Amino acid sequence: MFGIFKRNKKEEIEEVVQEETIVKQDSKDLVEPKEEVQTPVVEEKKSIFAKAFSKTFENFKSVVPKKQEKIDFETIEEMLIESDIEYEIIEKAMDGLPEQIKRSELRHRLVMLFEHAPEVDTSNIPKPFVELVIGVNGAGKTTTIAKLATMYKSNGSTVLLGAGDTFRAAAIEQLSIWADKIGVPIVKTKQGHDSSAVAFDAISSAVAKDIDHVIIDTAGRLQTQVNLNKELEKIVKVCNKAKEGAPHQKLMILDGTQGSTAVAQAKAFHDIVGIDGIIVTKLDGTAKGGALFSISNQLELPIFYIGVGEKAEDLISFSPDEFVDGILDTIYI
Ligand SMILES: Nc1nc2c(ncn2[C@@H]2O[C@H](COP(=O)(O)OP(=O)(O)OP(=O)(O)O)[C@@H](O)[C@H]2O)c(=O)[nH]1
Ligand SMILES: [Mg+2]
Repeated sequence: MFGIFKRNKKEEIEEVVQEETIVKQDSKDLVEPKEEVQTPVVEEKKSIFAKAFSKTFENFKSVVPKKQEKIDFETIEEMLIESDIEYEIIEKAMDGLPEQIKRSELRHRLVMLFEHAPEVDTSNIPKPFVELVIGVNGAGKTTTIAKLATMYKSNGSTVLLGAGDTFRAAAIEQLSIWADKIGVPIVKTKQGHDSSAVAFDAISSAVAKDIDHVIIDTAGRLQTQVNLNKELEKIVKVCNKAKEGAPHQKLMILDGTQGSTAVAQAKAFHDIVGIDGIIVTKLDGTAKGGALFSISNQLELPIFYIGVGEKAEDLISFSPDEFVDGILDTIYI
């Protein structure tokens, strides 16, 4: 049935493996150590977070210019509306709050908006851990793959990339340049070839080489493009043939500047292939960070990371607590 992958594989699929030492590592090492919570690293992370959302937080400040102990209901409501949160979510969050709202009361309600997202089980990570990256054109898929690969590599894990966007030659080239820069192997093919075959070969190669992470790029597509979405379904099925359970995570990349359009797109993709988590990009340039509330609340999906720039290091873990505290620090004493 999958004879297609055996046919002329040598000719069609080119695998480029940069020389690197493969560091074997237990999956448990991928989980951030708990002790870190008390170390200065977190302090640093907090300020990165505040910096990443500086435009959004400035927006909040413009509504509440002077920090206060209690803030009246209408002011908070206006602040949330200004930051691009859907009105029905604001209504839900603020239902029953008093006329003068304390920090702790508002904090609880805002953090709650993220809480229905399913817990991610990090205790038993398969090897290779296969991630399929999905999204509309230009959302930041390929750049985010480079960021994830950089992060995994700096954690001591091995990574292999699959150039599954076979639609444009430039897309294959773009990912190859990143792979070269980061120093990770890439499995790629020629433009126009079957992207499922690339996914299959990338996973098979990672299994053979005992690699920790496989990240597969896909072509940008609209949720309305039936044929392209059939292709996506096929890639998902083929990943599972290469390694049972793969892809372990289907990651939806959303452009953070798109607001509610991004939510609608993600909903449609979720219906087609089932999304496991979201990465929101381009939050560095926007004051619309409040859209994260809508994204998480409406999709009932976790936001894993946020993209805050074009460089390989510009990816940070998303924490609802830190995000909400950042907001509250700007308006409460
Ligand atoms: N400022 C900023 N720019 C970003 C971020 N992520 C991606 N970009 C830029 O957005 C543009 C598109 O990024 P790509 O990674 O090529 O997007 P893509 O989804 O792979 O695009 P297609 O393959 O064409 O569908 C590039 O210019 C990136 O540098 C981000 O977090 N912040
Ligand atoms: Mg791309």
